[in-house]
Amino acid sequence: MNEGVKILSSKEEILTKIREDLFNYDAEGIKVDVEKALNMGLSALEIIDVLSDCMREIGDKFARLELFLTDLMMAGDTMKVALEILLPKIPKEKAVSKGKIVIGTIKGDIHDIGKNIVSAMLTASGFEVYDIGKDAPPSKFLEEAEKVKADVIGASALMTTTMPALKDLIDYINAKGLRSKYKIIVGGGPVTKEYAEEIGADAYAENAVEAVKVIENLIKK
Ligand code: B12
Repeated sequence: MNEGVKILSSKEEILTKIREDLFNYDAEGIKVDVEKALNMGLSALEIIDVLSDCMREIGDKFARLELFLTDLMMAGDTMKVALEILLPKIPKEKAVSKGKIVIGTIKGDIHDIGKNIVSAMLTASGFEVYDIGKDAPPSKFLEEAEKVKADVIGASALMTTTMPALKDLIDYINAKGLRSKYKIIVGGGPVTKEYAEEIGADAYAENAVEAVKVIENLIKK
């Protein structure tokens, strides 16, 4: 086997191993294998991509009743262990602050893995990020935005049942007469560009990499 093919296959092997670790909820194994993959030259972002696909697969299995809630919990915990290693490894841009963004997961929703990836990508790209956590009511988004003089508010919803809370957030900011002060971007699994437009958000992004680009453009406007 020539050297190039060998490297490629060992990279594929380690990614396969990492997928297996996540599917087996093997937190110790994933720690070791993620470190190994980074040492082999794989980028944090490509590993995060693979893990994110696995999480979606796990969610689909849960929807088909092939997995239980405890599986989601263990998968989430294993993913978080991997992200603890990976998120600080996202290459950082040396830039003066590109802008301030307040981000959180919307009220009623405790899914925060995707939102945390978006936060980390924005931070690495030179934004000042104020993460208000999960299950955050509209008042918390606005209070933080007013406090830090934010440019952008970002809200995440992972369930069809919590998507309407994104509209509640926009309605709340509107009702306070402060809508024109902030650009609002929404995202998360079930959210679409069309839904974002329908509820009066300024922008939508499908993933963390896209979120950085979209927010950069949003701030320039
Ligand atoms: C892990 C998980 C959990 C974990 C969450 C752990 C945690 N700390 O986050 C736990 C076990 C707690 C959990 C609980 C529940 N879950 Co759950 N969960 C998942 C699962 C499998 C993975 C989510 C995830 O981490 N994905 C990986 C990340 C990387 O992807 P992401 O979140 O989509 O984020 C990316 C983009 O969406 C985007 N993005 C995300 N946020 C934002 C924000 C902005 C501003 C922007 C621009 C972009 C952006 O960028 C991110 C990075 O690229 C999903 C399956 C799925 N398809 O999403 C189900 C899923 C979301 N859960 C579901 C359900 C039903 C539940 C429960 C109700 C189960 C129950 N019976 O109790 C509870 C809800 C609790 C609550 N009130 O919130 C359903 C929701 C169905 C629906 N109605 O829409 C799903 C879709 C599973 C399914 N197919 O049935 N869950």
